[in-house]
Amino acid sequence: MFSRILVANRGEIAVRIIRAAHELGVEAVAVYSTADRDAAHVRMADAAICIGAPPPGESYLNIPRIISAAEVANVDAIHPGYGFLAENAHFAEVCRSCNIEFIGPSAESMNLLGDKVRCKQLAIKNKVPVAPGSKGKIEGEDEAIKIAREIGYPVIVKASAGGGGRGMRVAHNDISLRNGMRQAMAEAQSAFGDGTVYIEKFLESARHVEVQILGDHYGHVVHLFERDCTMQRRHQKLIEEAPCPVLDNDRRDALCKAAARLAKAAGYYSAGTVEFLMDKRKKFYLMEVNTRVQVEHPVTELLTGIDIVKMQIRIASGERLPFSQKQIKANGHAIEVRINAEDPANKFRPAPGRIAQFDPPGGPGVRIDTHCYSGYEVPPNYDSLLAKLIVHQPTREEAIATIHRALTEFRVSPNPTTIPLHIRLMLNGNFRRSTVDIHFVERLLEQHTLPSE
Ligand code: MV4
Repeated sequence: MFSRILVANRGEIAVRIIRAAHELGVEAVAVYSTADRDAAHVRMADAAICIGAPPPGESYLNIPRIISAAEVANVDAIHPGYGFLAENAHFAEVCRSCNIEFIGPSAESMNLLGDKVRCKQLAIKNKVPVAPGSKGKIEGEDEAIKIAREIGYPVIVKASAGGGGRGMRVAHNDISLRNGMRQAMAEAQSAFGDGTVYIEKFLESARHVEVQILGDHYGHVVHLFERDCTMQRRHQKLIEEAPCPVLDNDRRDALCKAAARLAKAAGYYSAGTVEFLMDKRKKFYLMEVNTRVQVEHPVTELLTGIDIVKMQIRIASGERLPFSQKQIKANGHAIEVRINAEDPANKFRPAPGRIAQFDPPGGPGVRIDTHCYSGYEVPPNYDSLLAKLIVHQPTREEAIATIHRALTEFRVSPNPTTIPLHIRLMLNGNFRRSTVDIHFVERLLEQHTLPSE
């Protein structure tokens, strides 16, 4: 096992990683920007190094400064968390060249899976279902139109280097497809330095279901079942739960096995997530692979009893997976809600500033992952996630009752947060019956009268 690791992140995930390290008897070194001097991850770490000014490019995204901190602190490994450098294959390569273990997959798997065209081709080769569409890269507008007429409108143009909803265009006819192609290619070129796009059939009403994967350095890959992340707004997940409430065991098994097959074919190790869309007929289609630990990983930790962050560290240090697929069991139902410092009454505008009172809930079945405390000043420079409230109960109905109870206990003031929205969603009939799709929250928030509630 490592003696010391560097945590190249901030906020709740930095706290989560420090806790995992400490449980493994590993020292954790924090890095921080000047905006995070008083942050919880700085106080909890065994040592902390200031790496620069608040803008991410001068601190948490700055590879030379993070590597310098790692050298000064003499760490064995770096955990990137999520966001920032977590899916940067170049950073993983720099770590390797400095003899610092990157706690994540290889740079090669990150490059392969991060390229959506190559990822989709690997999926097809391994019988992982994908949406009908172009075989690979689309060369121009005329080729796009030929394929769109074959598969039928609507279609979606996606940037090969995109992901998480960036660089996509939906087209319902030849004219909007020509425009969408031009826009998507230009946007992909300027945002990612790679203008490659592909097209596929646009699925109009779908759920977002993703499979948690773990792999070790010896070619063993397991899945930790799925999470349902259908409740989202503008590609920001709001609620995540496991198991997916609308899957039967046969479909679940097929989905999870397909995800594990893809990860194995990519030579994947560490934690990863294979994301799918599931249509009304419960057929699933690969969307993309996230080569990092995700915000919503605690849902799966409660479902399976497996500590995913400790597993990432153990795997990176060369340990084998300590369980086989058939030893992994799903128990009960877990739900997570993201508490953001945002104002739902004001288009979810970020609402940074000092939190005078921060009193999280507790009691049976409740977990809180947070870096916040009473008196903490939320800086304006980073994402607005304050806390994750995660519950675990024997059934979905009990989990909803517990998370609703916990949300009513949660006191954050004076900052506006997503707590009132979550209370409303937990009482919503469509959420309770799982009759929702990925556009449900946006449709609900547009409405002024709420017949379904
Ligand atoms: C799609 C789709 C419909 N059809 N692909 C959004 C994020 C990126 N991972 C891919 N995304 C989508 N791909 C096909 N063929 C709809 C979306 C999509 C979406 C997916 C999951 C959760 C929320 C979403 C919101 C809008 C669009």
